[in-house]
Amino acid sequence: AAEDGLAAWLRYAPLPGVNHQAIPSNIVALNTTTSSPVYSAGVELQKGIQGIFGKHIDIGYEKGESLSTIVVGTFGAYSQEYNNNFNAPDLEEDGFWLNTQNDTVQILGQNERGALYGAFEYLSMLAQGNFTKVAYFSSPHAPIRWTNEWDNMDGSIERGFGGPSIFFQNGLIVNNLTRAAEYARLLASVRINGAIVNNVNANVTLLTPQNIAGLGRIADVFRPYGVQLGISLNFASPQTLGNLSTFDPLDPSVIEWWGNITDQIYEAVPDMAGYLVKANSEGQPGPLTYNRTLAEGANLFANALQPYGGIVMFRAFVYNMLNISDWKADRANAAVQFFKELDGQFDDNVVVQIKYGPIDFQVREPTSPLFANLLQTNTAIELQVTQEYLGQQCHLVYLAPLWKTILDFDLRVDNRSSTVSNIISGKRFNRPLGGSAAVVNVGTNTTWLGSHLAMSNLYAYGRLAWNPSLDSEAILQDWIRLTFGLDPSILNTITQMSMESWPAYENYSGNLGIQTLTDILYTHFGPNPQNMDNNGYGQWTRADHLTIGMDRTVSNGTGFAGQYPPEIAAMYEDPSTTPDNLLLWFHHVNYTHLLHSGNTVIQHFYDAHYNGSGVAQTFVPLWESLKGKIDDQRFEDVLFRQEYQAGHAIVWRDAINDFYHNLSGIPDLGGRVGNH
Ligand code: GCW
Repeated sequence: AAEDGLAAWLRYAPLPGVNHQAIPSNIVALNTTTSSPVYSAGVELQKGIQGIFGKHIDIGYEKGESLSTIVVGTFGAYSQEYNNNFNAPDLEEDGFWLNTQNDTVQILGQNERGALYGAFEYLSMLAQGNFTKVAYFSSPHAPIRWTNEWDNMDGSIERGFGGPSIFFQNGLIVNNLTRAAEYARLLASVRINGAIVNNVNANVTLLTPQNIAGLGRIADVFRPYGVQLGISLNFASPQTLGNLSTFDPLDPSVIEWWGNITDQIYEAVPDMAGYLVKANSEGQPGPLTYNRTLAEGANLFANALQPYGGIVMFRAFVYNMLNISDWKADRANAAVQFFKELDGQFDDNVVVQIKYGPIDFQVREPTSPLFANLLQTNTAIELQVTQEYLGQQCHLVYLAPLWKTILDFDLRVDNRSSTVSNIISGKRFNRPLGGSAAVVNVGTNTTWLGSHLAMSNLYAYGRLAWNPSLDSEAILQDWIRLTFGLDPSILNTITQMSMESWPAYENYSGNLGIQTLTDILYTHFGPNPQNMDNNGYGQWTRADHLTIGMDRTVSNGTGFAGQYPPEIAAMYEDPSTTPDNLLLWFHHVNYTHLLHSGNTVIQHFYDAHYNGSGVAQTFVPLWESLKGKIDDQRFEDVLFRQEYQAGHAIVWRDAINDFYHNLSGIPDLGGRVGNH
């Protein structure tokens, strides 16, 4: 039902046949301020236990007589109230302690947000029927765990597939922020602590006094969940909104203008997280207009935010349009070219936000080499929950396994272990800040993202941001149990579908590192291999009748492979050591080139497209096997999507196979292509 969609993984559905004797009979929440995450934790525990066990328990706000209690609060408040000097020396900010071993369940946070996270952890265990006695500390891997929403002021959402904005309408902040509050609750439950609410292609009208007041209202509904609000800025605002003659970041009037605006925002939002800036990218204004560096542009905001403890997330997604007639031209080179020389010039509260791959959220990309080129700069990874190039929520694609290929990737900086996850946490290069951001783009749709199954990606994003060493399948299964219940056939079926979904999508949309062969000029949806070349965006395949792939070697190509540290560069420089799944990313080869698998490139194309689309066909009967085990509305919604995907996967298969069959003239050994 619609409520199930909205509640997502926080349904607190009844656990049949469970005796709730062991559940404590009251809650002590050590803060009475309704905007406190500790207060929210109390309410959430009460609601969850009511839902799961049908048991009403009261909330008190100070130590009581009963030992059968769940006590939730900060370590500081607990020590005071219980006269007990228990503290947690090693907990990071937002971390918590959960102890269910005694009659009194302790949920203690390093801060108030941590206490709320601990409460959600406990409820997640109970909702999954897990009554193990536990006692442990949990700390985040990195301090920045944010979402980016690409919501426009008119209420539309760039690359959003879940309906219009929950924040904006007609140029203003919406009056009713119920959905914004519900969203913050979902985010908090997976320990996301910040959300940028407007599009990186930012509209200056966000900064009018009326809208700044509106931002204050959004922050008010976020605050009880420990989610800090942040905003995207338009670099030219001092000129377009402020009527100054310039937006030069070193001009005193511009500096003053941003200082004033920042003061005004902090008056409305005293705990604002910070700013996100897309500058000199895809037509957006930026410091380069005035021959100032990107670092000077970023530091302009860093200075304004510094007194308030705010952070500037400065996007590395900067590139110029390119001409394909230049063999050495390569969009993938751009980020390192723009940013490497600026290493060490960014202020300490600037974080360079880097898309996971060097191009743009493709189905398979090598890890962005920029992570290995900024040793004196804070960095964060940018992921996409919204499936821009990956089927736009009409295709099931569980993304955690893709993200893990990047987070776990060892860049071998200075020939030493240098995983992306340890770089973005700040650990590898001893940086004070870092973390992750994911473009989410939820909308007013009662499924949030437009598809029930797509919510596994939002859930997994939060879990991995907290702990990137978690297993993708284990995360998925927590989500399945919380979203659809404990029936093992549901668990097995959705696990199978989800775990097979990314490989399947890669197989029928863009294999061997050729990128997602989707329409690049307009929709980013559906097959369109013919416009992958000759576009100015530099998302190229360089396919002709004999050969395919981008030569990114140092020896003969664009030199991109050389942006990696030596061990990785050497691996990618040579086709014999490049993994098959990235062959065409790094090398320009004949269609008859033999892969490690023993297949030729072209035969791999044909086979992969049949295999991948074949897997998508199986999702329909797999899902149908759950009829009657899932409420009708969610069952039918998902069935509709799976039938669509099954059909569209065949469109993909035939479009791609026919295209390369026509181009190469090489027959399919299986006799399928061209004969359907
Ligand atoms: O992936 C591309 C998208 C744009 C987006 C841009 C970016 C918000 O097609 O819609 O703009 O990247 O990340 O800035």
